[in-house]
Amino acid sequence: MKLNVPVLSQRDPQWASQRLGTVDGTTIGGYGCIITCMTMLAQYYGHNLTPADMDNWLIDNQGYVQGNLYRNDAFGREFLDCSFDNVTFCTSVPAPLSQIDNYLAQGKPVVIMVDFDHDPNDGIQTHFVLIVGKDIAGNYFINDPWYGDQVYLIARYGENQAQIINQINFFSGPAPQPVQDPVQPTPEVQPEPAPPEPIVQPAPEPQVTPTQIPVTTDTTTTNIEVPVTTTTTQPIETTSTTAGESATFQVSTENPTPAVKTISLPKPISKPWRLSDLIVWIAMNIKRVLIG
Ligand SMILES: [Ca+2]
Repeated sequence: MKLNVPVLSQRDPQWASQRLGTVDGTTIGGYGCIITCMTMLAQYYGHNLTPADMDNWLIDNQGYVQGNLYRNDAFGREFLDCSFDNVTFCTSVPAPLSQIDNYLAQGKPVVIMVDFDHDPNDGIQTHFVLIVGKDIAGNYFINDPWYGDQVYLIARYGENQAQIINQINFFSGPAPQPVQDPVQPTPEVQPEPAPPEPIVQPAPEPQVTPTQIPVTTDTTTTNIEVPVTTTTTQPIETTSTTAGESATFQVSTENPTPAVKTISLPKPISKPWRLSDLIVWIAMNIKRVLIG
């Protein structure tokens, strides 16, 4: 999330050489970091002015203390739709980042003070920058009036944000809704192309083996229901329970009486017959003798 706050440089030649406040030897370019932050904030809230304009107004309206130190309450007096809310000093305690986040969520940039050389061993070289947003990892974006650019706070002033923020100045105004940074817009998420529809292979048709349907006509049949005038040789397989051999009976229906004209039996009979088989054999031979 990044608020759409204009970036200004205190060292812009349009105003850099203007004396800051009423103190000779100081200029906007050299010491005007906070009024440049306040000008960026005023522009964000819809007021059209430059740091030079703000400096002039502050001079004329008791906006400075000691000649060139910005009075926070001047902001609400200069811009009637804006206000100074409060200041938090956190040089020796962790900065309340949640308060900063709360303001950013309301679309309100926050002025902070850092150590310009971010070296704690030589004291604090007071420098003001404007927090204008925060990434999803919690890293703040700042507009830095000294460089006139927009960078990560930790990229320039140290790694621990709660530690490097020494003071927070909270202001309010008719905040626009938070918008994405137009310079580095979040890439639009291209919808993933829909995966191709799986090619559904049609289920193979089961191989239907055509049923071998016997052709049945009046003249061709496998049973004995045939016209009696047709001569049919119908092999009849019967199994000898003893020998496991078969006998083929040549049955002719040409002359149904007698039904059996010829009988051929397997020969030679190499295996002993059972009594029942012998009886059958004898009976059939007697029948053949009688008929034949
Ligand atoms: Ca320092």
